[in-house]
Amino acid sequence: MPVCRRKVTVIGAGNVGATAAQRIAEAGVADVYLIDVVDGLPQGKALDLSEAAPLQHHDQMIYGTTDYADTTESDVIVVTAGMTRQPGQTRDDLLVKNAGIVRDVVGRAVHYSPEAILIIVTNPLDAMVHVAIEASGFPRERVIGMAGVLDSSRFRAFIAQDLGVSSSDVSAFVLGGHGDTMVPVPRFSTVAGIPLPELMRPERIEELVTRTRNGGAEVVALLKSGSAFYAPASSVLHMVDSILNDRKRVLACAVLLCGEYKLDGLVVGVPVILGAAGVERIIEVALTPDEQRALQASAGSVKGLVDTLQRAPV
Ligand code: TXD
Repeated sequence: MPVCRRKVTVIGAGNVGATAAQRIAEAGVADVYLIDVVDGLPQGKALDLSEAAPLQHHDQMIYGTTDYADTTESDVIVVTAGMTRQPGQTRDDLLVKNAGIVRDVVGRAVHYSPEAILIIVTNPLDAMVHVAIEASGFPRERVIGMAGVLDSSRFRAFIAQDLGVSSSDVSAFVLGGHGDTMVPVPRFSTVAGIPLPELMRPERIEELVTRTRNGGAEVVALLKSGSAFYAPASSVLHMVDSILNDRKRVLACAVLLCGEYKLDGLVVGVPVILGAAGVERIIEVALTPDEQRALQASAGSVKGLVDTLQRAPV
């Protein structure tokens, strides 16, 4: 039987991109093409990663390139390309700058891989998914933002550490935009099936929710320069693996909502079934009025960014 090697392109060979490439190859999920605007960077990192393959016991190929033609017929394209905020730059400056980068790289990549599934990582995440949908012309099922998997993993890690239990037994349910406005739903978060409120005081849950919301900033404050990349790269691997192996995992992902959760035309994090076709179903659950309000507020902040982009010169 002919063997068909799966191909993942990772755009942006920085911290998240290179670590995601490493995770994907070492998990034996796919061959990886690492691409960046800086010549030598993707080639050097790919070479270094390939030289580790014999020791890591995998036979995936890892290539580095600056030429999109090399990425032809990728199954999945992960977009991590972007800038981090520079001194004197506002969030809106960064928004417009990264929107330009995401529009450009997505346009180039989908030209060579019109059937691919896009996973967007670049911040501000939810707004960048809007940009990628527009730039690719892909249906919403094939343009998916990575944020909820990371936010849920952070929440799970904090719950597990606090209770002294294995993080494998903890599952967490997180909705909404990435960062400050995310909406963790503790009543749907469980430890081996036991709802979290049965095991933890409400005040303690609230403290862990706040820590999760500030999870990215906590890492940035410690690192001084740069932001988190190990957990973000693992989150990318989980999404890629669920898609390429058609695992149909239920993961929190940023997707364009068309009426679900009473939201229309906005990208927001919700639980979805992720399989070979991308987002195969959005799982909708009934929210309490408070939860719905928090989700609405989160969606409102995404709308603010999208409106800013529409006003910005292209
Ligand atoms: O949960 C999440 N979604 C996030 C998002 C978690 C962690 C990081 N998050 C965001 O991902 C972060 O705010 C950034 O917007 C991206 C990438 O973060 P990373 O830490 O990997 O940034 P780096 O190390 O600066 O890498 C960015 C790379 C760098 O090598 C640039 O040369 C490259 O992007 N870059 C480009 N590559 C290709 N094409 C273009 N135009 C380009 N511009 C920059």
